[in-house]
Amino acid sequence: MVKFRHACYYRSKSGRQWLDAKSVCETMGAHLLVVNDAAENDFIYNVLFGDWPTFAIFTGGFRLVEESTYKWITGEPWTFANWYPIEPSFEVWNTGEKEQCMCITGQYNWTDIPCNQTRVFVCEL
Ligand SMILES: [Ca+2]
Repeated sequence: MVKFRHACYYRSKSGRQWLDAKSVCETMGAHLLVVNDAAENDFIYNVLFGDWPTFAIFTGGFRLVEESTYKWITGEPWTFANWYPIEPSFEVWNTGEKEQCMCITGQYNWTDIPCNQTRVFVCEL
């Protein structure tokens, strides 16, 4: 657990699919990471994953398949974004598989990926 401002952050040791990651956080009484502003985004990069420059994690950002905007699982407004220039792309470029879950990466800022991929994740409380 790492504290930043008024929240605590848990970095999972192993990867899960997005729905499983969501459940793990809820079991802890927490929720998947919600990034509200640049300071919190910097904290994720510089502190929580300062030791892992190529990290790629699931967050609480998702979209419904019929929608083209991302939202946070907590219902908080989407006040900040750090998407990679071609993201969110909504589907895998060469297969058309839907991408509905947001991923924060050390090398490519924010991207979206299929929710059934496996990623380390962060719970926020
Ligand atoms: Ca994408």
